[in-house]
Amino acid sequence: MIHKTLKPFPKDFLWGASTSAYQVEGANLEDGKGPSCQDVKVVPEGTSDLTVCADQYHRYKEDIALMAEMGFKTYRFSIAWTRILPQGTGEVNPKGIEYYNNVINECLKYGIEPLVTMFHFDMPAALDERGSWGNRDSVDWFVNFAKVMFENFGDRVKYWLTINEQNVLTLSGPVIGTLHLPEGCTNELKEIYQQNHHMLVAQAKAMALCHEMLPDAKIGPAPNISLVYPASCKPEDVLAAQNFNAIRNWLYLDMAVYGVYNNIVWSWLEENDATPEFAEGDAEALKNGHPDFIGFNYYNTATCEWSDGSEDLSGASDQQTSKGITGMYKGYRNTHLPTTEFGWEIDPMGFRATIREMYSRYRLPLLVTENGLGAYDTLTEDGKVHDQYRIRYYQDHISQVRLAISDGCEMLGYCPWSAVDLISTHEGMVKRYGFIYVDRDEFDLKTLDRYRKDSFYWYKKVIASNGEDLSD
Ligand code: BGP
Repeated sequence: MIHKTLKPFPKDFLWGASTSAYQVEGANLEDGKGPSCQDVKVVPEGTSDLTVCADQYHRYKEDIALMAEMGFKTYRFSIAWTRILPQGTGEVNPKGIEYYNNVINECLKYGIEPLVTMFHFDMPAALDERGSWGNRDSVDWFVNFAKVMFENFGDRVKYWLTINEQNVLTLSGPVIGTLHLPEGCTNELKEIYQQNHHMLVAQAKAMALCHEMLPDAKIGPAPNISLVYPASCKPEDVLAAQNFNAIRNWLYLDMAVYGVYNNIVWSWLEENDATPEFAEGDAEALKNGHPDFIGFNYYNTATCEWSDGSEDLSGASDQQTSKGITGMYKGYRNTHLPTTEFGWEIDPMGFRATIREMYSRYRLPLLVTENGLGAYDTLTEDGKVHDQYRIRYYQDHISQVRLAISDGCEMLGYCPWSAVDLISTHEGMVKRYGFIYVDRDEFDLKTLDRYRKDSFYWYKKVIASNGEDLSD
């Protein structure tokens, strides 16, 4: 639709940005924090470990002051499970509670709404040893952690996100460093979707508990959603795109919103003898979840074509460049899209298409919890970072959010990745995303001082004009 007039961003639109604890905080074993799976994993060769990161644990005041200077209305951060419960269950660590109280209060001091992710890729190592999400008890572990958070922070935190990118954990666990397969596992698919089922139940129970304990709070999931295009208008390719959309996107949202398994995914699991086991009460718990909004991360779309079942697509696990699943879909390189320096496709229009599709399927307010450009940034001698490429990326993407709003989609806010430079999931410190530059290299920690990038000043202007002024 080509609009004659564009609707404005809502007046209380939540402009902000995101981070996650294990990528930004550092101090990974300080003040009683226990190790998470991220602290014990072998990091990819040539990339930094996660002991110091951007050192936000010691510099949160400075970071939040800079966010306030940009005019943030919200800051999305995650709470490290092992800072609160070092062993995942059992004793609460008072220092961990104190730290997040400080962060929350610091945000509120500036009128910044804390937007808390409850789980961002950092399963306590002690629980990892007990089988992680593969253990049925993981549902109770997570609900207990949720309860501790609601009790301690619920008087001030009004917006909660359950599990960051559960779909990426399921589809690309090895890339994130989180996949846990028991020894002797003979049906990997069944095991993975059993873990996924536990996460879905845990999420539903946490949402219900939130509503019970904090009637004024809002809670939602935060999957990575991006529309899958068919490679052509061949009906076979359209069916393939429906398959991949179901596996990549709708499984997670159909369950979060309607409490049912997506039928295409369920049939596929049935055929592979991989349907998850339901424990008593699961079906009911899944029905009782009810998110208030949908948080979602968007980086790029995917494209695929028909797989006739004869190809060997095994070993495909990276959802960004997915090779496909035999008999379901085959990955296809979309030649209409440019890529980032790290090979990720860039598709602003796909952002609008994704928002439209999601809104028409679920009719819940949408909150962008990630979107952004990973790039090599350079600090000049006079302390500047000229990241025009990032400004361009945001201009293109925020314009599409505005168009989606004009299409009638209800949007709550926009929190790109990331507020501050931090360590990437698997490509180290050199892949920077922040509005705020952190002076450190992959292995040389340097001063860890903060510098405002050009995009910092630009975003400040965008927020001040409530998205009206996107010019350079
Ligand atoms: C998302 C994760 C983030 C973040 C981001 C960028 O998948 O939720 O934790 O890291 O992607 O990805 P990467 O760091 O791999 O560039």
